[in-house]
This record gives sequence, C-alpha cells and structure tokens, in this order.
Amino acid sequence: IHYQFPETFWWGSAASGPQTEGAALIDGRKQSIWDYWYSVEPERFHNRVGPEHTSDFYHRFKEDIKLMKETGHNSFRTSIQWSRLIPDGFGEVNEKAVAFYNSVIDEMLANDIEPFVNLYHFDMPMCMQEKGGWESREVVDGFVNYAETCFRLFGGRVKYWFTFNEPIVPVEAGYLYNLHYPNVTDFKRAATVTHHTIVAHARAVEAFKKLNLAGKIGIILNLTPSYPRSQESGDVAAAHISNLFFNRSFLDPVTKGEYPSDLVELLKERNLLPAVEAGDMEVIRNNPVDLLGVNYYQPRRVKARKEPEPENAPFMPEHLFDPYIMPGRKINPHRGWEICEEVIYDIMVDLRDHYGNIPFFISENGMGVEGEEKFRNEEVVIEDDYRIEFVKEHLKWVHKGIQEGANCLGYHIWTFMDNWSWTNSYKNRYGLVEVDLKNGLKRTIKKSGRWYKQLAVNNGF
Ligand code: BGP
Repeated sequence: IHYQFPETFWWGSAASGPQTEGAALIDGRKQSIWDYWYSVEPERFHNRVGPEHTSDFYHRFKEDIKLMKETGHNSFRTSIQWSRLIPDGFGEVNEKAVAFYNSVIDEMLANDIEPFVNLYHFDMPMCMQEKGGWESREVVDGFVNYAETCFRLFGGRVKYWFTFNEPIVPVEAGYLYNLHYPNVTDFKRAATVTHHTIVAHARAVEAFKKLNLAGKIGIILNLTPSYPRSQESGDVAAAHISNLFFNRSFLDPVTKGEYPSDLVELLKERNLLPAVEAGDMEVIRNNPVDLLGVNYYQPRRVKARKEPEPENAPFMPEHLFDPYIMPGRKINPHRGWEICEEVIYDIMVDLRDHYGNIPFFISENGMGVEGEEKFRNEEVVIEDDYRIEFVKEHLKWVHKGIQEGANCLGYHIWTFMDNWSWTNSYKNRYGLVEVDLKNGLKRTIKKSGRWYKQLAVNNGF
C-alpha cells in the first residue's frame, strides 16, 4: 500500500433524493421545481427524460444498501426531499415519507453504513417557488421549519447533517445563467437568493444546536478555485475577484460568519447589495459550521478583462474578468470539465491555512461518462478503468494534503449508482454500480465498484 489513509477515514459515495428516489408523485409527495419544469419544458432535458425516471431507490433501497456494503461503503450521503416530507412546504408532515426515511436510516445502520443526510439538493418544492423561492423570507422560514422537523424526526440516529448541497448552483443556474428553473438572469436577484440561502442555512444550524443533539452539522460546497493566467497583477486580481464570487461568497460566511469585505465593497459600489435585515448578520456570525463537505470537479481559469466593464449593461460577474483556456489542459470530453487533480490539494491547503484547519471531507468527486455500455465485458461488467484512475489520481493529492496536516476526514465519490441528473438526465454515468435502463433498472457492480471495496478494506491503495 503506497497511499495509506487514516484509520477512521470515511469511504463512501454521495447521491441525492431527487436524483435517485423516483416515486415522483406517489405516497403524498408533491412537485418540486424539477417535476414542474419538466412538465412544461420537457425539451430542456436530455432525450426528454424527466425527474420521475430515477433509479427507484424509493422501492429498492434494501437491495441498494446491500450493494453499498459490497462496494466498501462505511458511509453514504443522500438527501431528504422537502417536497416528500412536507408536501405543502409548510405544515403537515407526510407520515409515509417519515416511514420511508426511517427505513432507509435503519437499513444503513444495520449494515454499519453511517448515514450522512443533506436537506436541500436543488429541489425547491413548487408551492414554495410559487411564493418566490429563495427570494422570499417566508420560504426561508419554511426551510428552517423543515430543517427542524428533520432534526427532531431523525436526529437521534443521524449524526452527520448538511443543510445544503452546492448552494451556489441554484444561484448561478437559476438566477444568472439560465440553466435551472426559474431561469432568470438578474444579478440583484441572484444576490438576494445568495443571502437568503445563507440566512436559511445559519438559522438551521442554530435550530440544530438548540436541540442539543449528539451529531455535527455542516454544509456542502462546490469549490472551484480560480487560477490566473499569469502572475501579472491584472490576471491575479481577476482570479481574486472570481474567487470572491464563486467560492468565498458562501465559504466565508458559513465558516467565518462574515462576507468577504472586498466583495461587499464591490457590490456596494455597483448598488447590488441585497437587503440585509436586522439579526441576519448575528445569526450568520453565531453559527459557523462544525464541518464542511467539499465537492471538487474542476478549477476555473481566468485572466484580466480586455474590455472595460460595460456601463449600461446589467451586471454580470464576467464583466470583471475573462475566461482563460489553458493550452494543453486535460478535459473530460463527456462533461466538458477540466480535470486537474492537484487542485484538490490546493483546496486542502487553503482550508488548513485560511479557514482554521476546519474539519472537512471530499463530499463529491467523480467522472461522468457517456455510452459506458460499450465497456461491458463478457460477464456484462462495465470495465471502467478510467474511473479507477481518476479516483486514484485525486486520492494521491488528498493523501498528500493529509500528510501535510489538512483535516480531511473522508472521501465520497459521486456517485453510488448511475442516476438521473439535472437536465442531463442519464447522459453521463457516474456510478460505481451500473443501472441498466433497458433492463428493468438492473444493478451491476462495475469494475470500479469492486476496486472501491478493496480501497476501503485496505484503507488505501
Ligand atoms: C454536482 C451535483 C450532483 C451531480 C454532480 C454531477 O454538482 O451536486 O447532483 O449531478 O454534480 O454533475 P452532472 O450530473 O450535472 O454531470
């Protein structure tokens, strides 16, 4: 074993309720924005495959948890669906949902798999979107009520809680770049959504602490460090600004309890600050997370902007820097994302040196591939050596970060089994386990799943 990991290291994977459960509108569940959006704009979704076509975890979780065991999991993250637990957003709790999530937790614990539970994975209940989604304070209250309900119902047995997965994604995709519902392009509204999300997060952390449960609470952030084209001051400044918008806008408030002052300044000058109510900053300041989840897929590369900032166009962050395509960069052709393994180490060093060496784990990292069926061997097992290599190459850097003192508690791959994804549907597969859509959703462990088991058993490779 060349790369040995700490004894208590978490090996597992991440998934989410909306991407796996299926059972879209049965047993009391109501629409989320995804079900709604698919019903009105199905052409937005790859091959018109909507969010009801998931891997049916709702009915098959027992079989799936067995497969988790067989692929070496000691922990697994998924999310509760707000639209299943409290179908009207606020108020009555759906007993069938309580029974379902209880059974999942029981089954995991019975298999010695630690459940990590996330509360929000891009899945606003449609009735709450109709009230304004994250632009509405009423929705913030609704989220806090939902969070507290989860803590009370499941907090006795779930030890690791997360409020949000990648909270910046609904901001970017929903309010800036026209990729998720409600597909708005308006920076001021995006800023409000950001602030409200952070307030909702901090108030949920506060509610958790008040209940005095034994567990820990955190948030899962996708960190995409920005690198300058060169060390010239214009490029360096561009990278700094890009980091403020895309990383530190969430990372700083949830860990240090405040927004970066230069981001605030920059928005203030442009009259883009969201409304901050009395008490908001106190609750943010008083409720830093216990731990962080870090999703890492790709860096950002930027350079100084050529043109001056436009004076009369509605503001976009891209007015302050230009994208930079690094020659010779490695790219995942199926997803279009750059693959740069050592960035994971840079993140670890940054958290160690600038964020008080906060405990964290890699909560997502993975490789989406189109057309994997062609790698099936005679035993019908997908030989995904590229995925094994991908994980190894990242883990080498994680190992180095740990050796150098970063407080990294585990590694979760995205994802456990092939699942449905936001508008890409089933285009790219990420799983350790194949889900055969043409064959009754049959599950087959891929070569990477077998390898992952060995990785966990040996606690290294
Ligand atoms: C993350 C999300 C996941 C997952 C993953 C892969 O941003 O948290 O839900 O989908 O990315 O991305 P995609 O499925 O879009 O390729």
